[in-house]
Amino acid sequence: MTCNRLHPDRGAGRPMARRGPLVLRAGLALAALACAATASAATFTVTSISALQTRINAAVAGDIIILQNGVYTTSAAITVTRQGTSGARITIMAQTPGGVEIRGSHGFSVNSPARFITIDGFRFTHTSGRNSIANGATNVRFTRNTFQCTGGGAYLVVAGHDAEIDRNEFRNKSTVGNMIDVRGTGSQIAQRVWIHHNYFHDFTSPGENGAETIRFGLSGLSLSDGFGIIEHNLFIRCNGENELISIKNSRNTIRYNTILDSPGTQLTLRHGNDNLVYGNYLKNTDGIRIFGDRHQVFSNYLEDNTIGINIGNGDGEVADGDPLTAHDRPDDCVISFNTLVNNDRHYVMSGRTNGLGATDTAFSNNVIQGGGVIADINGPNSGASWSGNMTWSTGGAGDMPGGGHTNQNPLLARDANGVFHLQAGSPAIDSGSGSFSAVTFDMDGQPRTGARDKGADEVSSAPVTAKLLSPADFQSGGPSCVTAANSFQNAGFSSQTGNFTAEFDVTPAASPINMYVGLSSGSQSAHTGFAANARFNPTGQIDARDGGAYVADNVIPYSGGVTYHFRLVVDVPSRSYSIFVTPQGGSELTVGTSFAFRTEQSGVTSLNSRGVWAGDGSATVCGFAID
Ligand SMILES: [Ca+2]
Ligand SMILES: [Ca+2]
Ligand SMILES: [Ca+2]
Ligand SMILES: [Ca+2]
Repeated sequence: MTCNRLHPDRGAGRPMARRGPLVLRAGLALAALACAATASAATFTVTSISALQTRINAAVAGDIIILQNGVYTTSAAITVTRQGTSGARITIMAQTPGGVEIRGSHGFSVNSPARFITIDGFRFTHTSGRNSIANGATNVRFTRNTFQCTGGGAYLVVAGHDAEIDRNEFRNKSTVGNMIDVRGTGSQIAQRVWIHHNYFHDFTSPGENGAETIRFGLSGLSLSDGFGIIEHNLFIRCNGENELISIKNSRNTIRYNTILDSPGTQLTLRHGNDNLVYGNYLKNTDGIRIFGDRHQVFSNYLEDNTIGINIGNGDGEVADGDPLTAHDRPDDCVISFNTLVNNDRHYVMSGRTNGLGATDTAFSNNVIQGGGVIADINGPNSGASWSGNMTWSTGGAGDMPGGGHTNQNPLLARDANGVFHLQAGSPAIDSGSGSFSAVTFDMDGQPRTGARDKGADEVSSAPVTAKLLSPADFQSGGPSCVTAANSFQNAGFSSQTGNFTAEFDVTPAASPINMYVGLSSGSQSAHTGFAANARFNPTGQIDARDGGAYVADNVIPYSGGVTYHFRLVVDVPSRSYSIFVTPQGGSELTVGTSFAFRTEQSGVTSLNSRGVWAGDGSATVCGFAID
């Protein structure tokens, strides 16, 4: 009885080569257990959910369990309770990122005492609320997955310590429940949770509370320390509710995130104390909103928001025994070295009947240009200090006292990425006042050494490690995506000689464009090489290749920014295919049935490659899978 030996580069990520499918037979599970007894790590490929579960149940540190590309349907949780080590994790992965779709009722439940587990490269379209890292499951990583679950509930719940959630795409949600819901146990939040380099987009409002894109804690956990980091994530059109990110615990860092085009939403410090919020970029939102004590909010870049920074008007004082659910009066918060440009109002305290306002807030060394009134304070603001702010071409100081600022052109100029930075000769350079020892980095991730520059930008020659993010920074839209450009982009799949189904999502950037996704035998660099094509045509409709022409059985117009799910049912021996498309939120439509392969491909005997081409405009193609 022998075990598959571990590929030598297992610790460095994806194996360079994989073994062929290993179909679990009766008795093989026992063989695996025998291997486990010798604690010899191995690489396994499985081809069913039941085989995956069996293999997971026997996993030992260092094992790599690969689920072959395809579409799988669950009817129960895929549970993980095994233990890897820091140097030999247990990795459960899709054959290729995005190549495995998990449908059905459940995803992964990683439960105590699991540790050092990696879940890599899956595409989750099953029922929401069914991916979780439970309390007691530690050092669990979800990486390079795509979450597009259905129905109400969270996409991912995290309650275990030392979780890492990175490089995933969370998209297309319209139901109550969070994209990520970080919890804990008792009154203790999950600690050292690290959420980074994820792409969150298109969360439309279900019309009720509880649809935060990230809810990090709960009021009952709020006085516990999280030591979490949320960084380098991109959020676009995340309008689930007014709280886009809601922090409800203490001592976390939220830095270098980009939040775009999410009007009416806020990055909210809702409960808890002592959080750091720095180097974030917010455009077309309701800005940063603050409750709780001793938060440091600095080096943030806030442009074109309705409100830049909103200092909360408390309705309770938790330190004096008011309930944890109160809007805790902000005390001793520091808002410094931010750049606020063209916000409708730059700095606001909203009104509240019998509101407690805020105490001892420092508003210092911010650069404020354009837009409306600088300060609009509608509640008690005792002990507030205002110093060193530089203002230019705003709608007036409002409630900021005259001594709190100087009216001076900061000489801002947009860089190639469209973000205002200081130009040489700016009076903001080296003119920051006060100590503000928490202010250690600027919005570019550059260290604040020497005399600090006012606003979010420190003029520095140090390496830039943070920036305003865009979808292009996320592997062309996500871990399983490719962006169509004016070229042919090919990717192989397992050779098909009989009947099979190809599925994928296309999101056109605009309408009309001219692009297609085609199937072929080998990589192609000419249109004539593709046998079966789904096209977004130049007149704004979806059609497909049928022999010598592009046609459609139905008129199917398309719109920019909408995702279309395609299903091609292919019969290689008869060189024909049927093609169906489901617009986002709609029902499946028939593009055509029994279309012939393109005339030039009428003799092809196998298909093994997917091509993406665009002539005009662009589109994102995601989640290509063969069934
Ligand atoms: Ca909320
Ligand atoms: Ca307070
Ligand atoms: Ca300086
Ligand atoms: Ca800088």
